[in-house]
Amino acid sequence: MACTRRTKTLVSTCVILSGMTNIVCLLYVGWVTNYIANVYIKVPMPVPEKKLEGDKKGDTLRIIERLDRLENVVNQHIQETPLKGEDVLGDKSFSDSSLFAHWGQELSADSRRVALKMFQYYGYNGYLSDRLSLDRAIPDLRPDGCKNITYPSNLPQVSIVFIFVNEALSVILRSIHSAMHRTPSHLLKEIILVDDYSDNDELKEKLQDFVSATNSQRPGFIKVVRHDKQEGLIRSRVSGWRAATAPVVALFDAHVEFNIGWAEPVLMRIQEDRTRIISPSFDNIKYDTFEIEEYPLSAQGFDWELWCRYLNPPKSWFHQANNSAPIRSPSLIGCFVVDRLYFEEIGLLDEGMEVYGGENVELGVRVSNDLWATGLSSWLVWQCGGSVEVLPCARIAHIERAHKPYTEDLTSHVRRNALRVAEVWMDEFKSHVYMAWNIPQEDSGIDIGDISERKALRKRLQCKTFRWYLVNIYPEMRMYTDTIAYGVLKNFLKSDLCLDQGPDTDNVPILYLCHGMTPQNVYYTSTQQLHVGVLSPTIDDDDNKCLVDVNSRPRLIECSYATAKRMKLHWIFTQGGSIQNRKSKRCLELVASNDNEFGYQLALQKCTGQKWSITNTLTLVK
Ligand SMILES: *[C@@H]1O[C@H](CO)[C@@H](O)[C@H](O)[C@H]1NC(C)=O
Ligand SMILES: *[C@@H]1O[C@H](CO)[C@@H](O)[C@H](O)[C@H]1NC(C)=O
Ligand SMILES: [Mn+2]
Repeated sequence: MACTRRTKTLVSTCVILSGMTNIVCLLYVGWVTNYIANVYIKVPMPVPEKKLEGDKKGDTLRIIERLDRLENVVNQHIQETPLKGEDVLGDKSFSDSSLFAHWGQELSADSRRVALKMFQYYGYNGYLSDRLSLDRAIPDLRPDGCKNITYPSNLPQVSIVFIFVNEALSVILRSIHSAMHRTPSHLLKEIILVDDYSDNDELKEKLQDFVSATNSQRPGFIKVVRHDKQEGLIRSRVSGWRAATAPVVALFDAHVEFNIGWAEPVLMRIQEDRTRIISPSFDNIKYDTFEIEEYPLSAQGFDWELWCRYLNPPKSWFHQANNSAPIRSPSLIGCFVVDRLYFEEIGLLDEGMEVYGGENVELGVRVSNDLWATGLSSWLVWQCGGSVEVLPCARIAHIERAHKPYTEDLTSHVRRNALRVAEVWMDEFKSHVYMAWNIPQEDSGIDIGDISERKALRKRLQCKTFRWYLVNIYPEMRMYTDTIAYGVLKNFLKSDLCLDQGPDTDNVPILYLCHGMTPQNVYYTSTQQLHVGVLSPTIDDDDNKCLVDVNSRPRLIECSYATAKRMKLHWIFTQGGSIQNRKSKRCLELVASNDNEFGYQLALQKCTGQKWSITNTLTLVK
């Protein structure tokens, strides 16, 4: 699971651009730096007579702050990217790697070298993990109310499945140890390890030795399933599920530590109703120090690109004023517990989904263990009569790796899987997924494979519509049924330049070479608003940015704020025509500018008849 939390603007530009490689991002940010240095600092813009409300600092100060922040972000990305080929590390990258920010300063240079290599390979501090007890204690982070609940004595047994590729042995063993020690032994029927074709030697003999030693005491307790080629996350889970024999199956990553008392609440909820799919609450194991960090209680959901994310618990949960009560959740982010047979009935796993890349298994793709391809279609549970909840009393700590798997390769898999899900389950709202990814609905050129079986499943289970799901289960999700055009916005005068939100911390739109990624997303609505940048997923996220005429300058302002303040945010536009503000009558146009390296900049002026186009148009959903 690599899910976004609701930390707002601190999410860096590079991370927001989930499709952007580090290099592109670097160029982009580098260019922005340059641009600002040239345009804003050397040739300061005239100070507008009237500043926007809430804008207390000087422009220059804000720009410098912003540059600092972007620079940090870029540096971090460069350091955490695993190096290709042989080790070319100078001493500098030692001291700079975030691995050593809170850990390991006292190690010898040789140890640091080893630790850094392991860190780059695993995305967490494997060197430290090898030196920590497999049975270490972790803090009991359950809400107080949990400690006092009594559970039935006849709970069903569970099989715990761990899947992995090239995970550090000590991390896998700690997952197993904590499962064995923190699950009552009469409830834990077996542990199933699914090795999705690791090439790491450690995971062969040494792991087998551990399994044999354990099984000599408890015959058949640990089962190992080894794939002889890489099958991916989904099929690994299926392999684990097939090998399981207990009435309940828990599907987990192999880099977790179970907290005390996790199993009883989960098994009780499933015993009460076998159509409940349960996720524990996750805490974080810090990738560098392996300290446990408490995470706030959350539900689990997704954005319109269908990346997973943590959500605030629903209002109804807060109204109960009981923080040990189950949290109803729109979907799952990937690790969960389910009735073994119900899981099959509901066909939760779409084996047509792909997660790993081909032969070329880079770190980013190996980390895709962390991806939520299983969670990806988990709302079908709701649509088809089941339910999903997160339990505050069941807590599991999970390593969030330092390297997030935003490689191009991975993104294309996620996009393909998202489109499969959209086509099968989302009815008219599938348009939102295409919009968020900024690809045309017809002839997208993306092969999503055969979805007829999934469609048949939906029919067989007589599942409800996606609209029902949004209205009743995921009301926090924003709907965009009034969008009539989306894509990038280009002026006929210079068609290699696109409107771009620019750095995400200010409100000045810019022109930039077209790359078609998130900062250049444009959405034009039937209410004549022009949204620029990421399609805001839920009502708890920042609102979309609207293009606004502010004192004859183009600015990007949160749409709800601009609406409330009656700003000039309505634009008359038809494909291939001008973009004219309804109130000020000024047009968005390009003007030649020597200060700008592309020769043009944006302006609001008396209309001269310049023409614009947005890539895709939509017919309105009724
Ligand atoms: C439940 O917790 C309270 C304190 O919060 C304690 O006084 C009481 O003895 C506990 N009850 C049980 C059954 O453990
Ligand atoms: C709070 O929720 C827990 C778990 O569902 C339940 O056992 C407990 O009775 C609830 N407490 C109150 C005061 O309702
Ligand atoms: Mn994980």
